[in-house]
Amino acid sequence: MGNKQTIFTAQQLDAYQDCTYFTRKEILRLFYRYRDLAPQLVPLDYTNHPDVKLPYELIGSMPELKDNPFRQRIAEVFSEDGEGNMTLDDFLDMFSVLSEMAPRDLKAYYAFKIYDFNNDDFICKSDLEKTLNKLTRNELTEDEVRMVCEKVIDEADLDNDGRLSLEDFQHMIVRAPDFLR
Ligand SMILES: [Ca+2]
Ligand SMILES: [Ca+2]
Repeated sequence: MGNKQTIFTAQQLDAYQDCTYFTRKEILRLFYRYRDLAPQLVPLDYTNHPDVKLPYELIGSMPELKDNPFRQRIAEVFSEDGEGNMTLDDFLDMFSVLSEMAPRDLKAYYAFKIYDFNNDDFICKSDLEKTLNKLTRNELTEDEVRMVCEKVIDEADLDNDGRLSLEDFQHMIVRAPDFLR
């Protein structure tokens, strides 16, 4: 096979493979994409676990994210600092969950976190209004948004507490898979 890479130890690569849906090759490819965002910040040797974080502005400008109205929330949810600045581990986690290989339940779990703007583990009416405005790129009027939110909560709120738990949400996306994209 030759061509031994020295960016990671074999153990590091094994761990990344275990924690993501990627092959070694894909992990290395993503490492280079991460590095290309800021070659001056990202060393070519990760065997000593360098303490490197790339600012959200660089992450959010990637082609996979730049047109996504949720890009900032996505980066916040996957970043350890909660502010969208990403370590390589955060970065690999994010692309793993966004990949086609990730199972629907895992995607649903992260979609829930992304739509839970105030991080209180529930999607309440205001979270849902923000979500809808972003999903529809502000094309709905306030009244339309309010109506759709009421309808969604009415149909998905299985325990009638007026907000969506993760469980409510998981039931809902079976019928409305658009919320996962
Ligand atoms: Ca919330
Ligand atoms: Ca509920």
